[in-house]
Amino acid sequence: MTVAITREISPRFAECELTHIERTPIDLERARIQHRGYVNALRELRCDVIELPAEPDLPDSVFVEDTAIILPEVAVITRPGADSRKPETTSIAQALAPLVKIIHMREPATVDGGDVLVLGNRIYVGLSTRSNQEAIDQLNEMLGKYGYSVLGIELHDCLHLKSAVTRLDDQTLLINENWIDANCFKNFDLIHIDPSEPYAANCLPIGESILFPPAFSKTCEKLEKRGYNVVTVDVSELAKAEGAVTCCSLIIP
Ligand code: CIR
Repeated sequence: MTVAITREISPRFAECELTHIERTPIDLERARIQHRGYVNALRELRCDVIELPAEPDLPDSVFVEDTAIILPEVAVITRPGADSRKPETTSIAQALAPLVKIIHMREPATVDGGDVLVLGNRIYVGLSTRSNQEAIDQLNEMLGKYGYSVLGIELHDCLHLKSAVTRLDDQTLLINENWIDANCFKNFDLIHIDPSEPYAANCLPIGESILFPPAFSKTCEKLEKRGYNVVTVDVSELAKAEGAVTCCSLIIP
């Protein structure tokens, strides 16, 4: 069974970090309702969800994806790039410890899990404002013995690598090529987002289904036409904090 770790939204959510979007008022209650919908969708897709309590003083802590890189062999606890987010990893390491072998990134490396795309034994790390070359070097050092190679990849105009490209299945990626060079993924079948929906490249595959925001209806239609079973989950209030579907969970296959 797939285990998913999530965390309730902090009461200070509205003080979140923002990099590429303007701050607009966040309705905390609405965000919480949407987050509950997300957790329910994971449960309906037969995930065993471990819900961590809110971190009252860590505004972005609902975005648990950024705190760890989970592989079948080991979980790497990250050092998130934003200082306000570094303390988020402590409770995540505690939650993961009974489930998987854990290793930790060390200073001066910084990496957000949202920048990490695992495709087989190749791990792509977005060279964003959050993740640095030291992280790539450390990951190569730590994960080489498990057969992984870790590569940095340029991106622009978006927060994380997984804002621009995510995995639909072993052969297929969903991509916004305005934010990343599609030639980096020549060996994959690429599905391009609808250009009117720039934030649509972030999807979360769970089993045979794809969790995806209903706001991106044109891209959603493309996915359905390609035969994907799309389960929609509204995260529009979380998007005001620059979050999307992958960032609200850590998935342990
Ligand atoms: C941040 O800027 O760190 C948060 N406001 C949003 C993080 C979203 N995380 C993700 O997509 N993996």
